[in-house]
Amino acid sequence: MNRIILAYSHHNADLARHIDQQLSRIGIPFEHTSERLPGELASHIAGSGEPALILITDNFLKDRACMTGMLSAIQSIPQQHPLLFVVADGVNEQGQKVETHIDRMVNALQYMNFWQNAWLDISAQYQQAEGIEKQVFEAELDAVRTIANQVGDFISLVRDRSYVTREQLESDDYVIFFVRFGLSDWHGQYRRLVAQSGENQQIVEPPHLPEMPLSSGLLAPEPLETPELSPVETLLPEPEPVPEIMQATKPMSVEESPAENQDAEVEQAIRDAHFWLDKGYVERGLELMQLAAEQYPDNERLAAENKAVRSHFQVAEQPVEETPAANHTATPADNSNEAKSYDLMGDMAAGKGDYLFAKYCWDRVVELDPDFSGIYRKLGLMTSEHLQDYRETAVHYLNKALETNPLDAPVMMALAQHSLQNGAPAEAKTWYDRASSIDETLRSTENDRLFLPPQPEVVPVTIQEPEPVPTPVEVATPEVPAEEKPAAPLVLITGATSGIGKATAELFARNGYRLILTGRRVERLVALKNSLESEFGSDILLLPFDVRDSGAVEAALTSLPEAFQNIDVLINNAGLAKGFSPIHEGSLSHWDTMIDTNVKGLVYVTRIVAQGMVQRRSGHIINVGSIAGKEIYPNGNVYCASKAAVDALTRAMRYDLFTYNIRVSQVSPGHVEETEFAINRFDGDAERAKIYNDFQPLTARDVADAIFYMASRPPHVNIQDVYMFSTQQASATAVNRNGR
Ligand code: NDP
Ligand code: 8X3
Repeated sequence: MNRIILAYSHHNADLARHIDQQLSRIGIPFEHTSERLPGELASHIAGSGEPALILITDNFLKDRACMTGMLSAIQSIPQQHPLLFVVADGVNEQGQKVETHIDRMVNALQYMNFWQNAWLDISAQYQQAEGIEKQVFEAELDAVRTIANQVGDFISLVRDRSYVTREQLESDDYVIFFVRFGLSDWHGQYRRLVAQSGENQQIVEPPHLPEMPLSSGLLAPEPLETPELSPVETLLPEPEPVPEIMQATKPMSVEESPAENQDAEVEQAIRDAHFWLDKGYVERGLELMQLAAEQYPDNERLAAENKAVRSHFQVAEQPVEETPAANHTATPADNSNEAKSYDLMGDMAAGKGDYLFAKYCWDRVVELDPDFSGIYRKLGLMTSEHLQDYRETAVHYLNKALETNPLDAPVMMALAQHSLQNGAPAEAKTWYDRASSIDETLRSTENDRLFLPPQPEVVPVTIQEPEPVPTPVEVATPEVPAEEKPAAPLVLITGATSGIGKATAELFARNGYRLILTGRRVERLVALKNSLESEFGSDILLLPFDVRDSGAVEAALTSLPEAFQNIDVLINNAGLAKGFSPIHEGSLSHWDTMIDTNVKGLVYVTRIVAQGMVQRRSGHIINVGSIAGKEIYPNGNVYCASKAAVDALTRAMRYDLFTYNIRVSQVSPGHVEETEFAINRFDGDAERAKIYNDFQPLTARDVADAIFYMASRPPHVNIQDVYMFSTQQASATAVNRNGR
């Protein structure tokens, strides 16, 4: 390694210098790049073949010079290439801090809006301009539209690749940095130097990086006072040759012909549109497709694709106009269309359980059109039911809804609930009386018990606690005085965004465990965290990563906050099947996905978590295997092999770990519903995925019960394997499909 590129927006030069000063103590040569010309930064990162640390800040995400070409640049860099995104606060023109967040969908939307607004501004200027100036604006419009379309994807990409916040980086003495760049051996040396020079030492001299020779490997640090420290050169690893795969990295397409450029842009636009369509954001996907069609009205591929998706979603085709700017100057009438889009996006988000994002979308509807029909009602009922942290806002929405329809009984019932929660039972009774006088079906014994105050002679008013939900297994918690109670056990579940993983998260949360929840779909993780926190008061850390990316796994698991470092139970659940073909017809990409996720992902995670367990001489690893790991079935080939590997690994890990007092178990279920397993296996083909209609399979909760059973046995008991089917299944191929 000759140097590490330190890339940032020029607004964040101070922060870049600070990082440099910290790390150049051991002679790491950084090459600062904050080019101001659009696209230079991106092509430098992609073209240099050097490792790169990229500072993602609010400034970066709003800077045209930084964002131009950045998505394709990062996409062109192989996964294995050492790349670290550090998310840090930005600064505004007054030098004040501007927080940067990228962990939720809403955050990406904020930047999409920023770039869309920039596009609208330029578009207004374009309309006023004439002659050569008009051409300049036209080029700008193009560039900004591309960024507006790509910024969401770029943020997703940063989330998918390994990223850390500045705080995480610093709180752990930059260990993630050293790990990510293959310099782990250097961390101890670095710490010693920091201790030597004093943590809080002000470094007055700015580093003089531009003069650093780039071919001599890492440089020696400033002369050290400590005689016992060896000179740095002798300790540094040999400079690593640039791997071939990196040398082969395609440079930016500066020499592509205009036709190739157009093709590339069209392909990108189609990919962008499908990204949103696949995620269920149909309006946005169609909008992107339409914009591209307007940009390239003669492109047949685009026209056909636009037509196909519109007919698929049964949306009428829109006329394509040649001038990109003409269609897109914001007018008050656009507000109502935009409000409709946000309303639809909110519906879809709520349908998927992403309530925070639904709230965000519907709040935008209110901003755009406060008279939008039914919007306050939707906001009020959804927020009341799903977002406990927004109770006051919910009451505001509900009251606004009553202004439009003063006889809305469900809204009154929601207000009755809020009154109860706010300790106002008399007010709750009034709302309940009013609601049930409008809709008498609301009057029930259950509601009477809840909302009607007890008789005068009965004991003082008590608000009925909800019935404790029976748990399948009782956890034996020793009686200890409250203040001495040890922290609840901590469970890490991979693949907690759906199916078995999600059901397992719910069961452990219900039983008071603390949780680290992982998976790639961040919005799902956030929604699950919110609901478990509000229902059970759970203590939850979200840790989104792709188990196939060993760098991301390592970065995530080695940067856990202190309170979440001692994992008691690891549940290796993330996994999937892809395809159902005989061996000679299988798809290489399906096979890679299964092996990378089910086998390699499992060992990447286990390796790191097991290290902590070994140190503490305690822990429990539970692998989610399958019937497919015990017996094969036609067309199951690679999935069966991957689960057979899980079965073998479970037994092998048991041998490796039992002397360290670590338990290793497995659950091996047959068919399980309430999961996305079948729909994923058949690549979204809902018809083929109907494999549970004619018999009763296990449910995700049944498997969660088994996992919980294993985890809650006394410490001297290790359940090796729970091999389980529904009653109507006797083996992989013997299923009684005579109806449920
Ligand atoms: P789901 O598809 O509902 O859940 C799979 C989970 O794995 C999701 O949370 C998904 O999260 C996560 N996941 C998939 N790929 C990755 C990845 N690359 N990185 C991180 N997380 C990933 O299916 P199930 O609940 O059925 O599957 C859970 C486990 O149960 C799997 O190991 C499966 O093989 C096994 N199993 C399933 C059976 C069934 O019939 N359903 C029967 C026997 C075993 P996200 O997409 O958000 O990343
Ligand atoms: C999932 C069960 O039978 O589809 O592991 O392989 S099966």
